[in-house]
Amino acid sequence: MKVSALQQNRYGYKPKLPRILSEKLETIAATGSGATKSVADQEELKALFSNTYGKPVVTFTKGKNPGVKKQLRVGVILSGGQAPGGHNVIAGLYDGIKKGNPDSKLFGFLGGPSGLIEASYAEIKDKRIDEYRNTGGFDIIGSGRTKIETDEQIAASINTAKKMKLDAIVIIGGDDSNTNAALLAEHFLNAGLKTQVIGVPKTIDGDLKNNMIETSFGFDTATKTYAELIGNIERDANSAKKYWHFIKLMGRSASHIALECALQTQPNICLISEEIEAKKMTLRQITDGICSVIAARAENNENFGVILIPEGLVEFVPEMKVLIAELNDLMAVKAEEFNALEDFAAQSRWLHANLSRASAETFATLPEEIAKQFLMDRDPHGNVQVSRIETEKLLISLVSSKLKEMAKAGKYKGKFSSYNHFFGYEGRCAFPSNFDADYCYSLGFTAFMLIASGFTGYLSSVRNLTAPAKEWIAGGVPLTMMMNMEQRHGSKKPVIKKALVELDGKPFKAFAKNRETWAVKTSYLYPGAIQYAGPDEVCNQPTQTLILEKGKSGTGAGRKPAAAKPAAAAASAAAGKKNVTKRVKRAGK
Ligand code: FBP
Repeated sequence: MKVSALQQNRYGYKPKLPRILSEKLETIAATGSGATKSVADQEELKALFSNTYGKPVVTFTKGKNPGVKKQLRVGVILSGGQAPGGHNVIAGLYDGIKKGNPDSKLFGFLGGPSGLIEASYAEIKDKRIDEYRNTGGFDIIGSGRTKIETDEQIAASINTAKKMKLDAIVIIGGDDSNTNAALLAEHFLNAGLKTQVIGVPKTIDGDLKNNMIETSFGFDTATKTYAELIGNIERDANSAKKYWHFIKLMGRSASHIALECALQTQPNICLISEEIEAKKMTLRQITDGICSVIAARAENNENFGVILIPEGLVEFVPEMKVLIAELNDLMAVKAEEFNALEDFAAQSRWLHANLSRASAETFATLPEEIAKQFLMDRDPHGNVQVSRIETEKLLISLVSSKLKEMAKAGKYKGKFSSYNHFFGYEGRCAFPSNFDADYCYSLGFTAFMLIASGFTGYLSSVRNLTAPAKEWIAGGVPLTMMMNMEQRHGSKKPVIKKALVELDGKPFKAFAKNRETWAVKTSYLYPGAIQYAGPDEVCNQPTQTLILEKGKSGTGAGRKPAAAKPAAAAASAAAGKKNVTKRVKRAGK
């Protein structure tokens, strides 16, 4: 197989492990005590997960683990959207399994969870794993979004696990996939099956995190990839000085990606969906906010800029949220009737009759091209596919109409030319950064340790991530600890709670403190491409989100968080711009 020079070079990278995991396996033991409880709805979850609920959080420390050399048969599944580092999770798991016992076997289920249901799998051996070490993508076995939830799917999974005599299954996935992992662990025990189930926290979206899971893997590489692209666009904008770039960034729901990219690149505007929802901002208010920044920059003769837009935005704007919820419900029960309508005009009439009056009006205000995107097929969870709604184009259209009105009223004298971009797929399969390569390998190795130590219904956890890798803490968190009950498809279901951007959290505060300055004064940062070799400050820095949340900074000169500026300098910069910023009603207000 012909590979690029970088890929060849990355094969040689030795991922770093927490110190404890480099010890002799039989001297690494899981310690933990004290019952845990779910984030909410304790009684309901306790009843639903009678076997796995309330287990302790465990940490690996020096001790005795005599069973660790047992011969094992383990299956692994990559589930959901790609995230850089998935191959290294499998590599860490593989190396752990083989270190425990060279006769142990690892099987990869093909194409995601459906591989388990359909018993479609392949054994992973040395040659195969070596071709994928430290590479991006999920192509070693493929991924998929099938949910394992119906009685038939669960029965088929039990059947496969039995037939393959599996000791364990590792599910590498996001919140939904790990909810599935928790359910499978419980069902397997109910069926008297020995197969353990361990989850691994994956998603570029960064929304699978809590006290015990500091970040999901892939967020680091994906945001650095997008930040590189945004920085390049900022530099282009600042060179040509003639375009406004509207950049939508992936992140199904939470705005962590947009926020992290803003901290890395200091754009003129970054919308944060969670803030927009908290302030109940309408689309009109968001548009007005953007236009006032554009107008203020035009007064300085700066008819260019960069605006970051989180992918999930539309679901957080109150009137759109109601519209989407009504559409999802309608599509769930009347899809056949709707699909039989012959064209968009007929669909619009049908919607007018079936939606609430307010939602029908909101729908009618959307440009036709965008309106059609709200009607596309739902995802397997019955949700609208936000990555396919071109919010960036919607905002351009609203902003340009508003600017024309402002120009007529003499309130805007600039020139508005725009470009739209969507960065998502560009970052999901990038070569993992050193951080993700190390983190993922450690998560995979930890998953093996959890299996070898007899745990089921746990999520592999590696913490203390802003410290050097050898100081990381490896362990496991019971999946039920992260769950609550939520309304899904008309009934209450157990799910892992998504972590949205916290408006009183340090990353958001660091952004909010600086954004008025960034709005008007061109303050771009150009992070450049991910580096794999070189000084620590350019190639071994975690994300700003992690640094700010964990309170311990690395040395990253090139990627210093804005909040790290000396307070006095920031204050004087703001004071110098006072007369200009006063005129700016920022997008987030
Ligand atoms: P996961 O939550 O499965 O990791 O996927 C996240 C994501 O990349 C979102 O950011 C995006 O909305 C979605 O996947 C796109 O889905 P698809 O890969 O099916 O196009």
